[in-house]
Amino acid sequence: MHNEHSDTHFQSRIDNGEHIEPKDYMPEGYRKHLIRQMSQHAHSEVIGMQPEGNWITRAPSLRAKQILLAKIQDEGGHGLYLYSAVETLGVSRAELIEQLQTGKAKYSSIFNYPALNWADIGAIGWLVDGAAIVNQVSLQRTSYGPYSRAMVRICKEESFHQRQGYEIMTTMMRGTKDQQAMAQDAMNRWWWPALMMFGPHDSDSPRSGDAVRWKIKRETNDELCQKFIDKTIPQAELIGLTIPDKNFKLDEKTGHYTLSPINWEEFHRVVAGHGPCNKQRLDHHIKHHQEGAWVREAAEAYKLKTAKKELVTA
Ligand code: BYC
Repeated sequence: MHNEHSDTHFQSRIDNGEHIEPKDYMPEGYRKHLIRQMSQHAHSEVIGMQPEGNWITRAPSLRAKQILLAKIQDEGGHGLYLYSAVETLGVSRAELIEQLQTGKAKYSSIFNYPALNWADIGAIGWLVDGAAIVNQVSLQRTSYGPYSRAMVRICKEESFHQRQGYEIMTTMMRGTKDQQAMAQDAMNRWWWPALMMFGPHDSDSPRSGDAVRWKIKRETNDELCQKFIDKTIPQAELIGLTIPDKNFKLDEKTGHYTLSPINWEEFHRVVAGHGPCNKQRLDHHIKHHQEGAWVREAAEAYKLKTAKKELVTA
């Protein structure tokens, strides 16, 4: 129910930097905004397991395989924390999954690109997890309590993921000419899509107004993207990788790097479902979700059985 007095009180709580908890009053718009963003975040974690999962069986050493397995498992875990956090807003996991599978809910554009070789696993960890962590560090201070707390834990794991990727890239750049060329090729293919993870420019971001007012977003898309660029270019240069942009330069006055414009036409095409792997990602999710139906049924049957036993023994 819309209540002007409660809305004013809610906004003053936000302005005071308080966390909003599941049973607190919140405007319907705030709840819906969170369900949309948090569920898309959860879907991204789970769909994001696919491009990497493809390389578990082909990891170049036992050590690399163990690390990759642990990383992908963490991502499944992040999806689960996030789905649980969204459920505190009164929506079921089954509904969220249905929204994903019917295309009503998005997931990050980045996971619609293919991981073609081992260097891509390095580039994903370094650039994709690197971009994710810049966004998620900021989200640790988001106004909704369960989301903020989930982010604290996720960020700890994510920083290990970023280092896993950078280590792969560093190792390849110390290797043969062919390995260096593979690392550079992966950088060329992942650099621009990684920048698109931050979403459209602030001037073109319809959700940012509410998100900033409600302190769901603590920094804007452009601010976070710039942070990522400034942090990542020196890392690339340190290991001898070239930024795939002839126009990039450091602005001595501001201390920030400037780049050529991002190809937003590509971004909108991928988000609209026409990226290289959109269909493959959703088909895979649907297939495995259907094959796992028996697990959900067994868990439900066990829950009923134990609930009945408790009734008998109570
Ligand atoms: N891809 O008004 P805007 C990971 C949509 S996974 C697709 O700026 P907002 C990992 C946006 O949803 C980490 N869609 O929106 C896992 C909106 O459409 P709707 C993923 C995008 O929400 C495995 C429209 O464009 N992280 O780390 O204020 C392996 C207009 O945008 C994208 C998160 O999900 C995109 N890139 O800002 C490795 C972070 N960008 O919903 C790594 C949480 C924009 O109105 N999310 N759109 O139909 C956020 O922080 C914000 O939602 C965004 C977008 C910054 C992404």
